[in-house]
Amino acid sequence: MMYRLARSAFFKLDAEKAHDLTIKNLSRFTGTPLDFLYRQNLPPRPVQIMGIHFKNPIGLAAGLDKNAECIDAFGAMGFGFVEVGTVTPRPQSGNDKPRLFRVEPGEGIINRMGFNNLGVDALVENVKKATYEGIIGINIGKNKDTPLENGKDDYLICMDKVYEYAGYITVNISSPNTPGLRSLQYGEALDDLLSSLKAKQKDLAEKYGRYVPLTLKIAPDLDHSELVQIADSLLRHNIDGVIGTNTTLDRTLVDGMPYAHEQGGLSGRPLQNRSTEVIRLLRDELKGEIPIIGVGGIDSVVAAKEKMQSGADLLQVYSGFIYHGPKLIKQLVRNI
Ligand code: FMN
Repeated sequence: MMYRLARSAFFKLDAEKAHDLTIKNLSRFTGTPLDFLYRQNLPPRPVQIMGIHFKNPIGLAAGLDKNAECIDAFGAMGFGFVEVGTVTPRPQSGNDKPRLFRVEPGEGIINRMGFNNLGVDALVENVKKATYEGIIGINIGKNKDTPLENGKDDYLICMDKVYEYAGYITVNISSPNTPGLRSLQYGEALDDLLSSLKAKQKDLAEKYGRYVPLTLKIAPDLDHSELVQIADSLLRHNIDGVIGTNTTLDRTLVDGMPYAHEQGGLSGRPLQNRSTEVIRLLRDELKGEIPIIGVGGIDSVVAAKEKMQSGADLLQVYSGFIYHGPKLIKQLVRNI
């Protein structure tokens, strides 16, 4: 009820203004008596994945808390894990505004934010301040002005800086909003990136005496043979987990709806079936050897169960949370 009221006010605002206002208020309210507005005590649903203990399998997907400003607030809502970022080595402002659109009739979102963030050093300072006792995933990417052929260096710089503070690290090569980024999902470019990251992970594990798992986040816009190749690379390089999926470029399911023509990645309900299909294909190829984090259009217990039955070990939510609020997290944790 409370979220419905807040939502009807927020949805009258420009989508990015509403987002910024929410992040600002959440970071102000946390730790004050006002956090009763969203605090939820949920039953434990422990899962052990990638050698990590999660208090429940429902996580916040990357991109909502890009600078790790509200980890404690999302923790208070009951998320079992919170993925912050995508963060890049240097701060960058992202694409020109407007760049975030609600496709309300389909409960979708189109964004072309372009990794707007305050840079990895600022993110690390915020993560250090968090008191959340759940798992913090840190999602890393490359700066737009780093040439693609040097993209690997950006991931290694970020990994070096976040390793000590991360529960797991996500390598994001699937945003459609950084030119050329998705080309890192293929062939030699992927193998080269993964082998460098694994070597770095080994060095850092020795340095800090702690193994931090690495996950790869992939796009939904890959055909069967491309997914088979990615699965093969994940297995060959012993990657600890895979996140499927990021947003889609496909507009078929929102044809004729408001903002459907806007460039960027589409998320939310229109993405639901495609991301589940990707999870199913990954499960068939990975045969349980690598955990799958399922994300894309989860807006109900039914949708969440479908992803788990298709092979997901953990789930993440972004757009469904925007449309349904903290109540969705409560329903998911209680019923899956
Ligand atoms: N995914 C990332 O890996 N990094 C990002 O920075 C990121 N930014 C996003 C910004 C917006 C506004 C949205 C809607 C999504 C973003 N995503 C990002 C993708 C989400 O993490 C998620 O993979 C995708 O939205 C599908 O889940 P959903 O249907 O529950 O939203």
